[in-house]
Amino acid sequence: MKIARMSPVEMNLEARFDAYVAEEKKIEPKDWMPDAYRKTLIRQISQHAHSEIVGMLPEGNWISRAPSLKRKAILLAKVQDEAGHGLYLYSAAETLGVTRDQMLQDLHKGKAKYSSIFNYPTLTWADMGAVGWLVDGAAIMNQVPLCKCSYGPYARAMVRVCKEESFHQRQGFQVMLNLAQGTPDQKAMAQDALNRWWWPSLMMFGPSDADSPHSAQSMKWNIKRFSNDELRQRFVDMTVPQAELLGLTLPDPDLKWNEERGHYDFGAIAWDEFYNVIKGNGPCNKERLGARVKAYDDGAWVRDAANAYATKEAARQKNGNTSTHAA
Ligand code: BYC
Repeated sequence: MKIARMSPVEMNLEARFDAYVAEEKKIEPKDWMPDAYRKTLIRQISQHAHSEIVGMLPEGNWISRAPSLKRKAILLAKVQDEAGHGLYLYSAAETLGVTRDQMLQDLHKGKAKYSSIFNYPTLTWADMGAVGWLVDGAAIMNQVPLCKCSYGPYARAMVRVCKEESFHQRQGFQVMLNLAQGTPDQKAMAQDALNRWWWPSLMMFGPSDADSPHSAQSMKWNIKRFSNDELRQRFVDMTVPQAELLGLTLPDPDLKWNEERGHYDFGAIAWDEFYNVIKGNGPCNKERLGARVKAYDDGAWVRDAANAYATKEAARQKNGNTSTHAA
């Protein structure tokens, strides 16, 4: 048992930590924290960062094929925002004592996960609408509560991320609305994208509560503020009227309003598919990871040049020469 291995001083620190967190106070990088809290945050924040960076790939695929200059500019800005989110999150994780290189190695070796959703292909332009509307919509539902997470740097990063995700979600909805109000072929394209992205979007919230090994402890530590199932239900309740407004049909024959619960009931999620995807066997896992590893390898000369410059600068500073120009 963990308690048996802790010294009285550590037990006292842990009790004080728990009480501090229970009062909704923020933990900052230099504060004492239990090892398991640090480890959980490194796992979650780094996987979140990886999701943002890998998440650039399915949409990046459509930048050159967007149907107008305006749509191209919007998509470019959105994909750039995701890169920014990844950078804030890697920085937040670094405050916990892990290096960016370690995190990237874990991703490249398949040791660290990234969101299941990004292992599905984006087949048509309507997928840009469905991804923005549903994937960013699910991301907001999951991430707004993280603005109140107990770890200060993560909570603060989430505030800006959520503002940007909310713009992303609206642009996706607008793409869907234009297609749904367009020609019969365009409407069919929007419906096809919705059919393919609906279930994977519900899986983004993670396994059901009974099968979620980390939830109970993460909620006790105020890292997660709502359970996976609670957030998934909120997402369904929010999205059903939006689909009605679009005039599209959610691909679930069991979806219906439950007066007693005050929520929509929905059909069974294909958990086999979810676990298969997070084990690395989804439709695009190999392609996504391959693209990230290649980008890292191709960028080696940039890192080498930056490191060589930093070493030279440090030597110059040491020798009292503050000029930044090459000798
Ligand atoms: N995909 O005990 P659980 C975005 C893993 S949005 C892959 O419930 P936890 C974006 C989980 O990691 C997407 N793996 O875990 C949006 C754990 O495995 P490990 C990213 C998943 O951590 C638009 C195991 O299953 N968002 O980036 O308490 C455009 C057991 O699960 C998934 C975040 O990362 C999944 N869907 O809860 C661009 C939000 N679900 O680690 C980008 C922050 C579960 O033991 N993260 N697993 O090997 C969270 O809120 C939580 O980590 C989760 C999972 C709700 C995702």
